[in-house]
Amino acid sequence: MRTETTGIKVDPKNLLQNPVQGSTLVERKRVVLVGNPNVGKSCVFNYLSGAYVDVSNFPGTTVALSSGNYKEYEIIDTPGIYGVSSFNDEERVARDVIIEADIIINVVNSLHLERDLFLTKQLIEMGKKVTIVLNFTDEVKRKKIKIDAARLSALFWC
Ligand SMILES: Nc1nc2c(ncn2[C@@H]2O[C@H](COP(=O)(O)OP(=O)(O)OP(=O)(O)O)[C@@H](O)[C@H]2O)c(=O)[nH]1
Ligand SMILES: [Mg+2]
Repeated sequence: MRTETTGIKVDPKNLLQNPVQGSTLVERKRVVLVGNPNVGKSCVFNYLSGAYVDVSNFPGTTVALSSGNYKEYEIIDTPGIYGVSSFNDEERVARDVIIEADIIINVVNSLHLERDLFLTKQLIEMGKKVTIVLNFTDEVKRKKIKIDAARLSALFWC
């Protein structure tokens, strides 16, 4: 896993350094990892949640969901999807989990931005707080591709 977010090289753990402060009783936030198949969601999930992980089928389906903890956050790993259009069980499950999420970490393969950002757009349109993790930056460097993360950020959030 090699990650980079909007312009700044980061460790995914740094994405979750500043919990949202509410009252003195800080609510447990649900962070959901979402992305296309094979983009490295489970690598990020394992890195954040470590050894103590629950795996269960989403009720009424054979779709497996993993959940774990990182600090005061609950982290959920979802199956790879290309969209949230309820095209199949994976998309339906992911959509249900996304709706209940406080924060979405959208992992994308930096070599396939055109494909992967279709889902990103859908996630933003769902009104969710989305952080994009640009993964596969080792491959990007190897191919001498330059990604303008600041421009990408501006295109999505301005
Ligand atoms: N080169 C490279 N390989 C990576 C990187 N991140 C993950 N991988 C590899 O990509 C493959 C898929 O990683 P996973 O974490 O299983 O991906 P996923 O998104 O959870 O896959 P699905 O759950 O099947 O959608 C594995 O072989 C990882 O080792 C990266 O940054 N660079
Ligand atoms: Mg996975």
